[in-house]
This record gives sequence, structure tokens and C-alpha cells, in this order.
Amino acid sequence: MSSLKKSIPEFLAHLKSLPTSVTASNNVLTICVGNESADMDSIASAITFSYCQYIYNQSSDSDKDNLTIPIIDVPREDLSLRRDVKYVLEKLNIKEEMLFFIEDLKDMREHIPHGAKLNSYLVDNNDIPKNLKNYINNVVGIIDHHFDLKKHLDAEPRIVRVSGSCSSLVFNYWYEKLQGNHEVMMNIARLLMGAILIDTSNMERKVESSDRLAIKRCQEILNLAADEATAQGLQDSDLFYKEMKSRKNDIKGFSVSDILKKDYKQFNFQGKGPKGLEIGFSSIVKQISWLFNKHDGEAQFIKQCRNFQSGRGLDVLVLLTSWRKAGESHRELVILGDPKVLRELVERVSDKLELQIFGGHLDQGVAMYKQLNVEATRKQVVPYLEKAYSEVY
Ligand SMILES: [Mn+2]
Repeated sequence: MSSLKKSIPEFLAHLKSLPTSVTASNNVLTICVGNESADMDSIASAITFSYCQYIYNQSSDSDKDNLTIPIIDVPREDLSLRRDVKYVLEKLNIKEEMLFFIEDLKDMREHIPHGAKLNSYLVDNNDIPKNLKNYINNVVGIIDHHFDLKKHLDAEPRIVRVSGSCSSLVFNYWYEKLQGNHEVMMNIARLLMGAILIDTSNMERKVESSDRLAIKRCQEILNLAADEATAQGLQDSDLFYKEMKSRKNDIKGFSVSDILKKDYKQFNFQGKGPKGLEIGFSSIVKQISWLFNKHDGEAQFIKQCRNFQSGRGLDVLVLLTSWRKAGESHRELVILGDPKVLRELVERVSDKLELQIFGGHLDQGVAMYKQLNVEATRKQVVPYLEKAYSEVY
């Protein structure tokens, strides 16, 4: 085993330098993967978890050669749609070529020895992402802040609890396990803080005790940084947040399909029938009227949405827009699909989400609502609609 790779970029470059047959030890290849939206939280959590596991294993005699590879669950070319993530990674000298994406996972799967197993830690997710079901054999550990699907009950750790950001749970887990190892904590604090601040709107919304604890610990560590260069200006979390947020909200120059897939999750809702409902959710950082203006008007925009819908084999496509204006949060919900299905679904979630129609019509297979319950994000909207579906079908 070569010498200890101390920083995150060194660790990632080390992983990249090894052939797959070496990373698979004892006929097992171990990865860590976030959810398919591949947002800052998922990416930061997966990289950090793998890095800390590596540092931790180095101090044990038996596990020294066990490596965990962080996987980002989108194609490599889609990283460019995440301008906030790119900004943070660049700031920390983590280069795109050091990262592993879906294509890399597929490639690894082909190159591990015949009969070898692929084990996965899940972060920001508590079941195997749908598109990876055929690649992953076992789930060995979970840290997540989504609704607990009560699967993989023997995973270790298995931490699934309410938290503004999964990154807070990942930070606290390793902070305790590595007993506050100062150098390692300094490395991960800078990455995880980015995700925590984005997920909690700079510690103003969705903040839980786990987030407060993680941010307090991160700031203590960054304040101890020997010099400005080491902390890279990250002690000023307000400024850091503003820089990230403006990049996250910058979707200028993206095509409609880019906008729809930038922060996207797809599900198959199970009813009594055999087929289920294939449904996609795109979270979007701009108001629907802004999207119409920038993309040749309502008719053209909706047409592109329908193309996206048929391209992905979706029965229903839901756009969840959110933006802030003068300190107030706003949300809209746009739903496309078969009129009868839409009517059944909307009827059952309308009260909870406080929906007010402002465009389209259910009979035409597309309806647009103001969502006055601005606290409900995709994390809540998905289970509401899933429950509605299971009540009817
Ligand atoms: Mn998350």
C-alpha cells in the first residue's frame, strides 16, 4: 500500500490511478452513491463518506486495502448543469477528471472479476437508485435524511433521520468516529458546509439540530485554520452561500431538456395493477413565466416538456418551481399527463399543498398551480402523490 493520501484531491487521484481489479478486494468492489438528482448534498456526502472511510481504514490493520469509490449518479456531461457544485469543487481543487460517474460505474462493473460482488453505501438516499438496481448487489451502510423506506435493515451504519442536509449527518458521523481529527475535518468541512448552507438556505430554513451541530463544528475548525489560504475565504459563510446560490440559480443558456434534467428524480408508483405509474419530478429554480419568456413562449415550452416526458417513458411529469422574491418564498406545481389520472392525483393533494390553478386545464393534460404551502419541497410532494396514487389505482 502506498503512502497515505491526505487531502480529498489526493485521495480521488489515487483511486483514479488504480485499475478496477485492485480496488476490488476479496472479490468485492465497494462504492458510495448519493441520489439520482446528484445535487450538492449527494455529491458532497458521497465524496466525504468514501474519503473518511479510507482515512479510517488506514488506521486499522485488516482493512487497509479496502477502498470505497464515490459515484455521482448522472452521466459525466451533466455535471456542467450544476454550476454551484462545479464552483465548490473547483474552489477545493477537486477536478472533474478525478470524479466517477455512471459510465465509470458501468465500466467498473465490467472489469471486476467474474462472480465478484458490488457493495454500496448509500448517502442522501435509503434505497438503491432505480437506474443502478442492476449494478449493485448489497447495501452495506446508509446515512440519509429522506423518508425511511425501511429497507436494508442490517446496513451498518444505518442512520435515517430528519435533517436539513444529509451532509450534516455525514459530517457528525465522521466527526465522532474520527474523534475530530483536525486535518481531516478541515478537509471535509469545506466541502460539506457548501451542501449544508444550500440545503438550509444559509441556516434559515429546514434547520434541524443535526445541522446546527455540524455547522458549529465546521466553523470552529475553519476558524482554527492557520491562515486565510487554508480556509479559502470559507470562514465567511454568508459570502460563500451567496456565491453558491447565484450559481445554482443561473440556468441561462440551458435548453429546456437541460433545465428539466438538472435536478430530476423518477419514480414508479405502485398501485394494485401490474404496471404502476412512471412519474418524473423536475425541481426548477425559476418561475414558470420566466421559463416561458426565455424559451419561446408557453406552447413551445410545454411541447418540449412533452418531448422530455415521452423520451423518458413517463406517464406523468411534474415541474416544481421555487424562487424567492423580497424575502418571500414562492412555489408552483405544473403537472402533465393523462387528464383522468391528473384529476385523481390533484384532487387528493390539493388541500395539503394548497394548490391554486393559474394556467392550463386538467382536461388538456397540463395544469399549472401556485403552491401556497411553500414548505413542501419534493421530499414531501413525492410521498403525497404516491399515497394519492395508491388510494385510486
Ligand atoms: Mn439531500
